[in-house]
Amino acid sequence: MITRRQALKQISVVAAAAAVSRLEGQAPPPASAPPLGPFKLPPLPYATDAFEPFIDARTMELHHDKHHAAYVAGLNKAVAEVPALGSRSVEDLVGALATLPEQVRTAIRNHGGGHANHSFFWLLLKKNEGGKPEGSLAKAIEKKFGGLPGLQEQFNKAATSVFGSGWAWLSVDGDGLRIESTPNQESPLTQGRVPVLGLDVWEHAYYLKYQNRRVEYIAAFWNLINWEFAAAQAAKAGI
Ligand code: MN3
Repeated sequence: MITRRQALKQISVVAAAAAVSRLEGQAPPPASAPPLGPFKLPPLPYATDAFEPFIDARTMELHHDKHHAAYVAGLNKAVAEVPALGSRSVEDLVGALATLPEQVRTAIRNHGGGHANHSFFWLLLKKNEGGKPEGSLAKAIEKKFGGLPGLQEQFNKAATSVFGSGWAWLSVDGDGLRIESTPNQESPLTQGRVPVLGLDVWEHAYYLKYQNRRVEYIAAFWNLINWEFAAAQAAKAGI
């Protein structure tokens, strides 16, 4: 129960804050504004049309501004229930899912995974003009898959085989490189693996341009891999 006196005090605090906002020339935030949280949508590090014709500008715009933004909002909503989690990185949270309070675990798997996966994906993409992996990542690919075509064949198969929404990955752990797929927004980080390549095969990632032709979208992906970024990821896991 709040007393009338407390209520009046609360009202006067709100009124004073609104008055300050007016004095500073800013509108007070609308009551319906979503709560701001510790996690932010990172800006795309390139223009939305940077990957035409492989990924169209409208898809990039919606994918980042709407879909990724929704995962960030969902993650902030979840950590509002357990504020101590807000000081940790999203990768840390997704990597430690099993240790998180059960009340937020599913939300962090979905929304934290969505935020981590998309943040990774934007950094992975770059028009590579036919570029190929180099250095120790190239050697590891050679050893495990017999070369880039072998990697592509297995990765494409994994990406094509995702039933419904999910991701295909090249990831690395103590046993070296592996191809895997995850459903929904699950991340290799949850299994203790470091993502090196990741492809979003949710329909929202390709449907405007490719409709049901996921195979064409997967083929286009190989033109958009920033191999330096991938190599830096692999190096984190000792490759
Ligand atoms: Mn997506």
